[in-house]
Amino acid sequence: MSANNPSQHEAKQEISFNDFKEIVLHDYRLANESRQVSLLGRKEVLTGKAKFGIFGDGKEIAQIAMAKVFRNGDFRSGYYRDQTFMMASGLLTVQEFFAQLYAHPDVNADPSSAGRLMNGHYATRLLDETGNWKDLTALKNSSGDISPTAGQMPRLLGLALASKLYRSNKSLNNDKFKKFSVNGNEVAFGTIGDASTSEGLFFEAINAAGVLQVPMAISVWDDGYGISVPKKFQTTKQSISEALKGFEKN
Ligand SMILES: Cc1ncc(C[n+]2csc(CCOP(=O)(O)OP(=O)(O)O)c2C)c(N)n1
Repeated sequence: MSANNPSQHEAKQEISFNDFKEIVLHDYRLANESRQVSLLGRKEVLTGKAKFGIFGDGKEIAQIAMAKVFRNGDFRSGYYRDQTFMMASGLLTVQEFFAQLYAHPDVNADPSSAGRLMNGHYATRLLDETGNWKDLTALKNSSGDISPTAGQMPRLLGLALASKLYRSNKSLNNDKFKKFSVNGNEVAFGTIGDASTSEGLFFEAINAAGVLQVPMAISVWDDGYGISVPKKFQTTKQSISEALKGFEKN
């Protein structure tokens, strides 16, 4: 395990006490930094220095945990609460976070979109400076967030389905596609807020994933509210986990 990058450790690898301590401290520092980013960013919005802002406070630990199993070649299709996941995956710095908050128009300052996307909308760059595909199998990847809630779900399904097709269709395992997949081993990671699970796109994607049996991991950041509406007004059984139990694999 590399001490500089503790999140890269393999689950089954023996970890010494000192390495373990370093991982815990690293994660605590990251969670704390991300929380401070949220608090400071909100102040910037409320005092009129940034036009709008959406932040990921309260979701830090779950996102650090998720980042530990997010590997090179995998894809994220998520939403605006994912700053800690992006940071833990090495895809976002504090400086870049604030650059996007102020809609910095330079792509070097805001690699997600050079100020074009809404705040808190993340993305990684799939093309190099010359317009050619990067080797996505060697990178952690994020598709670009879009603003309609649950709009990330069909794309999440598509990314997962792509892995299944790469697995089952051996004719795709050739030089032409080698920058996109290694035998379809890539997993599509999705995130969504609990209120957004009321959208039709969510249920369509979850149902299709169950039918297609694709490599898709979805986290619902279930904080009980969609803006000001509590989940008793929008989620069956007031729990998306309870409501989805019927989708479990036999
Ligand atoms: C289709 C659509 N409807 C409404 C909105 C406005 N909107 C933005 S965030 C949000 C609430 C989302 O709540 P939730 O999914 O629980 O996510 P949270 O922000 O609480 O993590 C709404 C209604 C939108 N962006 N898209």
